[in-house]
Amino acid sequence: MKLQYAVPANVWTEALPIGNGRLGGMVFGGVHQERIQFNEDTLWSGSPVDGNNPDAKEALPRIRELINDKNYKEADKLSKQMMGPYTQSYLPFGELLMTMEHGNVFHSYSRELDLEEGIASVRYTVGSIQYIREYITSYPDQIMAVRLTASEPGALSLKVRLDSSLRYDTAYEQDVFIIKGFAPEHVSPSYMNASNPVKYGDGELTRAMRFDARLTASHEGGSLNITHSGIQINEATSVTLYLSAATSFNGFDQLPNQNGRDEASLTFLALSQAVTKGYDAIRLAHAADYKPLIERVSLKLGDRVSPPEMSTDRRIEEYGVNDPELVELLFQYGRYLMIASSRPGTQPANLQGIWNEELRAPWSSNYTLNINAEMNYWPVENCNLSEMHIPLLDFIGNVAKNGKKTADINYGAEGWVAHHNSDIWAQSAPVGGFGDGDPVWALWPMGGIWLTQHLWEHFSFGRDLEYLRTYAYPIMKEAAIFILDWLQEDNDGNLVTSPSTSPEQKFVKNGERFAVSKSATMDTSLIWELLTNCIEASVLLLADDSFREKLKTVRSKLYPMKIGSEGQLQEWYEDFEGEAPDHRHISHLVGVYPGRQLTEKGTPELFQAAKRSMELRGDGGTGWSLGWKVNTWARFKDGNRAKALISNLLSLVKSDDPISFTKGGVYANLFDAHPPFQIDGNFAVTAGIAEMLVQSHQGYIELLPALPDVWAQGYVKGLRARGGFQVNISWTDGKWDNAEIKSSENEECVLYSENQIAVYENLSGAVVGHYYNGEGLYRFPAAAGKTYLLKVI
Ligand code: FUC
Repeated sequence: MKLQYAVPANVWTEALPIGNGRLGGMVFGGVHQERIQFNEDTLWSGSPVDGNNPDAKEALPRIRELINDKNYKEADKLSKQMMGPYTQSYLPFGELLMTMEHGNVFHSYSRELDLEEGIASVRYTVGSIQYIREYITSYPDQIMAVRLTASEPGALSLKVRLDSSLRYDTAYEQDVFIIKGFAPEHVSPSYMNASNPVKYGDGELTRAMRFDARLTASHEGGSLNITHSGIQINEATSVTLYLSAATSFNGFDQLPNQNGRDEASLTFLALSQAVTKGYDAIRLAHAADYKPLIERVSLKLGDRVSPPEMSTDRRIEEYGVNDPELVELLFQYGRYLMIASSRPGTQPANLQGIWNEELRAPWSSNYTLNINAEMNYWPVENCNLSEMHIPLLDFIGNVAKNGKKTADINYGAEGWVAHHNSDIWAQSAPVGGFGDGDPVWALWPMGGIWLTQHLWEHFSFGRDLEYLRTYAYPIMKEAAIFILDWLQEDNDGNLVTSPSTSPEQKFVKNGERFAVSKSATMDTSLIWELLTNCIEASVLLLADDSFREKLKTVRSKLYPMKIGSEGQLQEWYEDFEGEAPDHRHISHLVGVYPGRQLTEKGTPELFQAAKRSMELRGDGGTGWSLGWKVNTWARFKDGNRAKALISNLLSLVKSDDPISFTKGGVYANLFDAHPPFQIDGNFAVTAGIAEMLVQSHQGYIELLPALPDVWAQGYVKGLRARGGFQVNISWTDGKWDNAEIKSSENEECVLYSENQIAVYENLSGAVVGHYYNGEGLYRFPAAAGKTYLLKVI
């Protein structure tokens, strides 16, 4: 489980990511000049802002009338009146720069990222001296540490310093080199032409946050000297660099300068504790923290077919999906990136996780709620990293607080609402620069609805009723209350959403393209999911009987899904033609994945129509779009097709390839390429590979639902299924022969199998049953903590 290269990284998308959920680094591995570009997940531009727009309320009834009159042109125009400000931007923190004084003539170079250890390393030889560097970012110690050793005493002389593309000052205190400053008050999105896109505030009076990063070095042998320009180490035998970084961010609703945290004492403390603890102890604590997480799941799809020494980028280019071990690596890389970018107490992973070097990152590296932020969290539950979901679940609570005001001010509605984009300030209002944007993306009041699916899924896998009662359900319920206000009755008595868009595709009518109409299929589907989840939650919690009945009635009156002229699942209220038949968003298919509204047995005709839609959309797309399609084909139980999509994703994109909306892949460092880099595709493909092996969204567990022919033999251990189950499967000739299911609850286990099976308790041989119901459904009472062995008989 290694990414490996024989040369240093030239560009950012060749560098290797390390991270502890909060602090992240991109390791270039340069020999003479080393650069670690680093980030801290709270460093954003801006401050709490009220982006709500009272004009929206005034425009709303008129827009609805225009849509009823099919005057889409005017409806689009007037929709601009409903927009609010753009979100703020996730910022790069700085660079740790090292200049080695051993010249630049080297041999025997290697650079790798070891996913088993969570450590990046570089090895090379200058003359006869071997140099080794290790890089870790530790969660328990909240520190980045770089360990440098040389095979001969006194061979390490180097200069280290910090730099940043933000405005900053340097300082030093004893052996600690410091950079500090204020973040910009505003950064305009990169897709906007702005004359002054990065705006700083008025010095100490700024509303923006403060930042502080500290670097120090411990050395064995030699000497150390520090000045304003950096730290100089001479003739040491080994050196450890420690980097700590923090901001004054103190919550989404607090002014980060006036009412901020004391970032300087945070960095001071983390640094001094790290120095006292020392590298070996930090490395051990890192291993004790990291390894059990990555080891929860193991996957074997086949033997490596590429040469063992081949660099990862060439392996992608020459073998791609045909090297089963490369697919395993891609799968575990998604899990690695999740552990490295989302930990309890941190911010949720944004469009780039936590890794960003640009002041104006693509799409502000924000939280894009019409697919990307949700997609980031698709693998957490089934791939056994449930606690990494917590940053997103916490964030949803913050957005819900802001979203209550937006619902009221913008729409005069109860409950809470969120739209297409959000940021660290938990923006809930629509973006679009008060009329500058396009309603096809800005005007999408379904962001909150989609987010609530995560609250439910976290419960559904883990079955923590207390969490459901005290945290998840109240937020889900408030989102449903918004929907009750938002839905309108059409002439046939159906409940519709209006205005409504299918992100981010326009429909074509009489040769013209329009954004808003009513009841795009995605709206209905997301609402169906929310109402269903609320109904099921309220049953389990023995709460809200009359509210539940109301939700059931509303659900039954939702505008029905329709099959269009090409046999496809209709994307809009009418059978409009879309502007791009191969559009990257497959929004209308959310009921297939990640939802559960459309299933083979429950809604066979619509399910087939959804499949037809997938055929019409084709197998191309941006990185994240390919990732979504892997999951969707897995739900259609077409393993070969899902594998074809993984193949398209595992195609090498060059660092300087321009932005594309139709063809994605991966970079040399296996980062997902939209292009540009966007981490969602990594997370989606990891979720998708798991979805090919275990599914549980239909009320039962299904093993190997979408196994491609070529992965005929293999095993997976540690995937999770809804209901509190953990699953191990081994298979030969494309069929599972035995499996283990571990239960964390005292609940019934329902399993689907085409073959007759027997279930043994605790691996001991006692048969608990094979309650075959004729349709392939087996049921047995599972007990918490017990493992059951399943065998085909
Ligand atoms: C949505 C997508 C784009 C991109 C952006 C961050 O707007 O349509 O492809 O992923 O989010």
